[in-house]
Amino acid sequence: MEMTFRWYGRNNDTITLEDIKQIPNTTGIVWALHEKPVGAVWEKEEIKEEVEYIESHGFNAKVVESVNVHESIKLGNSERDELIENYKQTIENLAEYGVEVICYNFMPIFDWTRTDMFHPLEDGSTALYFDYEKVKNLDPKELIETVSSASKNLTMPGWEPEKLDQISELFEAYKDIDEEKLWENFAYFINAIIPTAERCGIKMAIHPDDPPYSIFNLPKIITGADSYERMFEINNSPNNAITLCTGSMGASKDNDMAEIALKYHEHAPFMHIRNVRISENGSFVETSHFTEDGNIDIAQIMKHLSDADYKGYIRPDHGRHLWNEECRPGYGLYDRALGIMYLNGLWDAYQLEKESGKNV
Ligand code: DNO
Repeated sequence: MEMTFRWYGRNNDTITLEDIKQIPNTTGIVWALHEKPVGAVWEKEEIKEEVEYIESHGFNAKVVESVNVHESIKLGNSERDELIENYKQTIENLAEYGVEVICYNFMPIFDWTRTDMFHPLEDGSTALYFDYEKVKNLDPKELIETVSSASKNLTMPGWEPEKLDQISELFEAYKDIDEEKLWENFAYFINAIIPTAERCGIKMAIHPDDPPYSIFNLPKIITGADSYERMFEINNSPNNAITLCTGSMGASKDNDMAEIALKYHEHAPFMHIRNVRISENGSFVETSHFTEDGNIDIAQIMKHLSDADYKGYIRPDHGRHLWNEECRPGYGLYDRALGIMYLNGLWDAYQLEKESGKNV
């Protein structure tokens, strides 16, 4: 495995590459051109500048997260062909600068959704929280009003602030899109871009829906093992790949993430590994990466990956907010660094166990 760290760039992150350099065994930066409007081509010059900056700090820049997919592609609107051409051009441009994996998602309107960014945990830290009851009972009109009146500074990963202005229209447009229709639009997109990805040697790694079930009456399609079967049926190219995210897909108790990691790691050039604690009513909170702190068997997942000599990229995922750190919600330095050391430790122990042929 190759350990990586997600970084939001010089203008959008409180963390510097010098900080990340001090985390042991972290060789890659997961990056994106966060200021690009969704749908626009990522130009070579812009890519070159960012890749060179990352590489000048001794990191590789082989994983991009995300090149977001325009809503018109997900909705199957008439502009989709033009937007798909732009997407293909971005794939080609990224390949020219050595990118190997592009993480993206196909979630309608919202990327990951939480109800509280700073939920207090028993240990005194705060973490991202999803209150299932609250979401279930939220009237879409109330949601639209809340989102529309939110500050323009609402910059969440994967959330394009310009969507604030279009939120009512977007909800209106999705009224005609059920799961089947979304699968159809996904198939259209995938079949159009995969030949380019194959030619350029880029793995298109789809991120699961988060949470992995429908909320606000919006359709969700990448929700569990069945979804993977269906997406490989649609296009069985090795370039049609997945970002295996244990915390996102694992937020549903129906998904056994250790089993899913065992079964699908070969399709996953990139993984997000983190833990989550799920309550009886379906609400969940993001905990430390430590196995016993949540419902995801992180130790077993790392064991499967070690047994398989997993060669892909891994990153710790969201962390708690510790020691008064001020950072992007879920994307602080400290807890993600702790997460990395836990994953490194598990990996080393299992590798040693294999080499010595006995249990450690
Ligand atoms: C959350 C992330 C997601 C992810 C996108 C991929 O922190 O894992 O926002 O980047 O869904 O497109």
